[in-house]
Amino acid sequence: MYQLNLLMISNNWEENGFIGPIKALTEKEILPITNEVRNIISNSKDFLQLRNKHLYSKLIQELCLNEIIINAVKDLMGSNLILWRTQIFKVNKNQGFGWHQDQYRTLLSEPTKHISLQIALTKSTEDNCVFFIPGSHKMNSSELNEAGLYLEENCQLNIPQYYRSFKSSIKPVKMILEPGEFFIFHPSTLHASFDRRKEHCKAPKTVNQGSFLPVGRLWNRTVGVFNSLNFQSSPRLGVAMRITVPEVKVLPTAFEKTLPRIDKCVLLHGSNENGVNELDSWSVNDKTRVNEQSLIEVG
Ligand SMILES: O=C(O)CCC(=O)C(=O)O
Ligand SMILES: [Fe+2]
Repeated sequence: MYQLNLLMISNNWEENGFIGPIKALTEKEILPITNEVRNIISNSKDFLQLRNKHLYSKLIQELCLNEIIINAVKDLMGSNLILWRTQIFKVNKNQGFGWHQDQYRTLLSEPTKHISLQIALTKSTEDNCVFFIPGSHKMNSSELNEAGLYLEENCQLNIPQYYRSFKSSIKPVKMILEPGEFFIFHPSTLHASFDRRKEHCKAPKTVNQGSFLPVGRLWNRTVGVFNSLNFQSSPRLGVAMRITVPEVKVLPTAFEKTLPRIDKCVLLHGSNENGVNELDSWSVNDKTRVNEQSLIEVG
């Protein structure tokens, strides 16, 4: 049975704020799940429809309940675990996510009692992978600034987003995975799959804002031109799991985008002692019909 050893916990988790790659499934074992996910993607209209498919797909459930994954999370968070979200990621080269922390401040009563992980369904490569800033989970805002990392003032998402100044010399660590491998990370660890950089501007809310916007626009335009040239390699696919403990309330806002059916948390491991969340069953049968119906209604 797989267990994180103490060295891994102290070196990787405590020092760096992430652990991986860890092998959970062989390429042969992951293949039916990858095919299922490709099928889900082709029937989905947007990112939101790629959420919480563990509630509807037996294969994604089995992936989430994989013993190696559960044991690794148990070693870090204890044995009572709540899965409150899964997200399928389909990411093209040069189109990833900018720097952010998975601190769901508007979705969880205690955003730091949380763990994120992602299982690779396809190979991730040097030029299409998630990367981390080691030790960023322990840095306060002035230490982050010293490393050239600045909080984005007007975050569009409900998680803290950052940009990396051109002056920053910090070296992100690339997480290159084979299909069936996964990584786990602390909610305060800065990570990205697109190294978003711009000129640091001391007063981002004022008229000075104009001084860095053109750089961003230029970059977006360059990426746009690249993408339209159709030089894309095949996208990277992964399933992310968002896990907390029974005492943390997952707020209704976490599920408001899953209408018409309101998704709920499921018990991933152990007991729901002192639990504050209403739990869903793991049975897919009672949900499939509603889900199919909602897809039809959406379009
Ligand atoms: O896979 C990616 O590109 C982004 C992943 C991510 O941010 C996450 O799993 O929290
Ligand atoms: Fe993230």
